[in-house]
Amino acid sequence: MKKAFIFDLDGVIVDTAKFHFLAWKNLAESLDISFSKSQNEELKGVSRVESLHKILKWGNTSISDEKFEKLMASKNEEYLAYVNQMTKEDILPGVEELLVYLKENKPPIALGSASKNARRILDKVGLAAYFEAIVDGNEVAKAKPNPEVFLKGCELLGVEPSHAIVFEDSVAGIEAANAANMISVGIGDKRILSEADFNFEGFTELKPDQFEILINFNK
Ligand code: B16
Ligand code: MG
Repeated sequence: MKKAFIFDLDGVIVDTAKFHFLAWKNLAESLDISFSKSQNEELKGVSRVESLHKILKWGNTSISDEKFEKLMASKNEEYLAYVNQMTKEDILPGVEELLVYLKENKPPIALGSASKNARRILDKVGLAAYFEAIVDGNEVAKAKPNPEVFLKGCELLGVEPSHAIVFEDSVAGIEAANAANMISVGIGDKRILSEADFNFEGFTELKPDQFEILINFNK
């Protein structure tokens, strides 16, 4: 029975949420909208377009389509300035060790991220070569909690969805994995990711014996 692993990017492999926060905060302030860290939490796993819609809604503000496009572009430009400074140091603890272990044990690995910048980020931190398939925000029409991003990953790897083990830090991502009958693993706060089949604070907690439990788990 062939199993596969699908990793989300932001919050699972790297912490880019802090860069999204800085760039969204600047954008919100330019529109006189306040933007807090807890609001930033609500944007985790949410696409760029949807994030801007949410911020405008929180600020009770409406803007022209043209301005919307301009703001999205300038937000991304600022975000990429942070991304361009990323190095291996930005990989979250335990991630590369797990990728090395998986490569040695041969289950295929895919990326399933809402980000349109996913490939660039993987290149910056030197992890791209671990992934047999990369599905990101450029390839999907429907955002998480729709499972499209993970289903495409399964298709590319040639595995049944119920044989895919998905690592996710967002509620929308866990919902997406569960909706497709995949094995969902929440990385982060267990109280927030309570719908996941398994929960870990981070990858340093995931020891080889738990890993075997994940591989042998059937939904
Ligand atoms: P971009 P993930 C998501 O990444 C982020 O969590 C979310 O905050 C961001 O808005 C989204 O990517 C789109 O990112 O602006 O780079 O296309 O968690 O799905 O890896
Ligand atoms: Mg994420």
